[in-house]
Amino acid sequence: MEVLVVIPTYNESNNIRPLSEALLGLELDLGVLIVDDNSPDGTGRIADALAKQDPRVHVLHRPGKQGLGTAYREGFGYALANFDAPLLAQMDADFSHPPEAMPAMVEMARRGSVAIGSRYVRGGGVKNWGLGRRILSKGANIYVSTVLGLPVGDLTTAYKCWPRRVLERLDLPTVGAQGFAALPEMAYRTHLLGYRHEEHPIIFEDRRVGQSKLTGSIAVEAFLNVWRVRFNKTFDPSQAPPA
Ligand SMILES: Nc1nc2c(ncn2[C@@H]2O[C@H](COP(=O)(O)OP(=O)(O)OP(=O)(O)O)[C@@H](O)[C@H]2O)c(=O)[nH]1
Ligand SMILES: [Mg+2]
Repeated sequence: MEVLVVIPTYNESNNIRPLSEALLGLELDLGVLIVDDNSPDGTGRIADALAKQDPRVHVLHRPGKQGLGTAYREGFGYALANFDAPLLAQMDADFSHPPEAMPAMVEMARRGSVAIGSRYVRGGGVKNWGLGRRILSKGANIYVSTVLGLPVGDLTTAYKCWPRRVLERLDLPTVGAQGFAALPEMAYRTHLLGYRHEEHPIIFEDRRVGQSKLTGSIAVEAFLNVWRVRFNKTFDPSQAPPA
């Protein structure tokens, strides 16, 4: 397997099967690792059924909802420990991240870059969002990239493809954020380690079905966490394993 795609799920029973099938249908040597937090709607059972049908599907069950950031931390940790795929990807389960973009992102990661499925690069964008949500998302990205001093258009996207070695050197267990604030945190560490981000344009579509899980406390964490990441030296790149 060349690329393992980590997909965190919470109540994605209508999305997880079609998404897995779309990914497995790509012309890539690809596997899927679903990280389910005991979704009340039975997503975990569907994931198990998929895994039974197709040996390329794997499932990590967690006992309850613990947040997107921790799902990535554990999912990538599990992937590094149990699979030897040279590339690891991540995406949302709700079809906001078009699976068709994956081959181009894989190509970037093959070149050693961290590939970003980006709304905020030429050719990218969002569909079906009102003005308020557009301003919030774009504003959040300007804020994060300014505080962190990172010249990347989309730092809050969860659609990425990583060379395995970058994740091995990031010290995942000390990534602090519980929610999506883990994404800029990991991007900042990537930058400190000297790796390049490359952005592939995507059109982000609002979730097809199901409920949003964005809560106020997760948004506040995202707002404050960038300062902790920038000034509280939780990660020392000179202590990272060699490249
Ligand atoms: N395992 C796990 N997955 C989660 C958790 N919270 C969200 N997810 C998943 O993470 C991905 C992103 O969450 P979304 O709810 O789509 O967040 P969003 O895109 O900001 O909001 P909407 O698309 O508007 O609902 C989806 O695949 C969710 O199912 C969690 O606590 N645990
Ligand atoms: Mg979503």
